[in-house]
Formats: sequence, structure tokens, C-alpha cells
Amino acid sequence: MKATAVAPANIAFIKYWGKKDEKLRLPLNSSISMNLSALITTTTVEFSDKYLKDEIESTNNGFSDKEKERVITHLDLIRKRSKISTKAKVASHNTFATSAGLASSASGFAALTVAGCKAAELVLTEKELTILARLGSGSACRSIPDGFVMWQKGVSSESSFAHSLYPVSYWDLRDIICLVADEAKKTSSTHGMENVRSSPFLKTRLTIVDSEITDILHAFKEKDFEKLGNIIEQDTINMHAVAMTQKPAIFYWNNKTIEIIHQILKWRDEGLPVYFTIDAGPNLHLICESKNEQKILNKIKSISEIKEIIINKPAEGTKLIDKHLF
Ligand code: 2P0
Repeated sequence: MKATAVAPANIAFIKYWGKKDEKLRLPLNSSISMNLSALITTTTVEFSDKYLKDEIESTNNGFSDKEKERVITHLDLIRKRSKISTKAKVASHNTFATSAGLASSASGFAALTVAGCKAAELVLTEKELTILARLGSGSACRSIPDGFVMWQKGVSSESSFAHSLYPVSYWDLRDIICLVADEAKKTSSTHGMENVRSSPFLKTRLTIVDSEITDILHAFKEKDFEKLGNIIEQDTINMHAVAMTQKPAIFYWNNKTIEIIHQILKWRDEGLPVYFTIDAGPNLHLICESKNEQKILNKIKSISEIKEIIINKPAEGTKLIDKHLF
């Protein structure tokens, strides 16, 4: 009863920010993302009588007690569904530093769900796996299907699931991550979202999101990069406007983030098609087509505020592999 899964992180083009049901992690809006080739979590799960309690290990920085608790709650869900009570060992490895403020809950809970179900001999469809992963961390459901993914907000647990819109090969996009901070973020996404309703701008953003989704689906269909980039950027600004107008206000951007945003706008004025998106932290994700990757790398290498650059291609979703971590 041992299995291992590899899962990518994902970058949202239309962001998830706010829940209508905290416990079921039902989102206020549907979201759309691309799986990231360079941010990968590998997780091995083994259920065995030799474990007297759940053992949770990370080969990176280790897990806090709170993180371990969240993993155990997810194991309990898997045990309940597969009608077992056996304890488990979980070992996890990230290809990226979790302390760098890059989200690891998406790839982490996607890998844990797929490896955990296989190890518990619980056979689920991809749709059912995305629903289960969502209960661990909302954005994790988007890391299970391949390539470019949509998470339908749904009206119940069964109808809030993720599916692939297009495979990896559909569009050769890049997400060039510019790390400007290497400390963990101060306000976690889960915590940050809790006060979303205190933002007077929330209602407006949710109205705008519906039309953004219609428009971004057209942009995908037509492979209209300019249209895609403009929607990605608009939604990032709107999501952060909600965060900044919540009570208490959350400012995820720092002065380096703003400086680089100004550079990106300038490059675009000069004719270089590159757009930014930002998650719950100060780091920037530069979205471009592969043909412009080198030009952008040449521009950003001289920006001293950038501590590290991580280049991502579109990636497949979560897969089982034969090589275990223990
Ligand atoms: C996203 N984020 O769509 C947005 C953009 C952060 C900013 O999904 O509480 O860690 O575990 O469901 O999945 C991060 O939220 O939150 C996130 P929980 P999660 O990518």
C-alpha cells in the first residue's frame, strides 16, 4: 500500500480569491490556470500497520505542526472513503524552496491526493480526484488535470471540480517567475481570503470575473496572446485590489514588485508582448509566448532586485510514478 505521485504547481490566469463555503473550499468564482513545469512536488504515501501514528516528512524545510495537521486531516478523508484506519507515512519533496514565497499547497495537496488514493487502493476518476484535492487546498484541484485548466466554481462539493481546457502542447507559453523575496509570506492565502467580504470591491470583481472568463476562453480559442495577457493582468490587479481593500488590508506587493511592473509596462510600450500576474506574495510571474522568452530574459537579467528567475513551460497534471521517496 505504497504509491508516489508528482504534481505541478499552477499559476492562475483568473484568480481564486474568496470562498462561499470555508469548510468545503467552495470558491466564490471559477478560475483558470496553467500547470508549471519547474515547480514540482513529489509525494510518497504508504499505509501500513507498522506505523503507530501518521509520520509526515519533508525533504525540504520540514513541515510545521499546523501543516502536518492539515496533511493528517486529508489522510483521514482518504481513509474514510476507502474504509481503512491504517496509519501512514508521507514523504514529500519540492523542486523549489517553499520559503521563497511560492505556493506549495497546490502541488502538495494534488500529489498527496493522487498518491494517497492509490496507496489506499481507492479508485477515483480524475474529476473525483480534483474534488478531493480541493478539500485539501482549493488551488490543488487545478494541478491534477493536464495543461491549461479550469476550476468550475459549482454550487456543491460534487459540482466544484477542475478539468483540462487544453493539453500542454496547445500553446507554447512561458511563465518566467521573478523572485523578489525569499522569506515566507506574512499572510497565508487561506487566512487572507477569510476577510474577503469586508472589501467593498468584492462584488464588482465577481461581476467582472464572469465576463473575464468568457473573454479569456475566446482568447484561448483564437490564440490571441494580447487579449489573453490583458485579461490576466486585469484580473491580477482586481484580485489585489480586493485584498488591499479588505479589512484588515493586505498588501502583498512590495516596492520591488511595483518597480518591475513599471518596467513591464515600458517594455510593452516598446512593442514586447509580456504581461504580469502576481499571487499572494510579492513575486512576479511574467507571461509570454516562447518566441519572446530570450528577449525578456535579456531585459530582466540586469534588474538587481530579482534574486532568482524560474522559467516554466506548460506542464502535465499529477501523475503516478514507480520511484518512491522511501
Ligand atoms: C490562485 N491563490 O488562484 C489564487 C491567487 C492565491 C492568489 O489559490 O485556502 O492556497 O488552501 O483553498 O488554494 C491560493 O489559495 O487556498 C490561491 P486554500 P489556496 O492561485
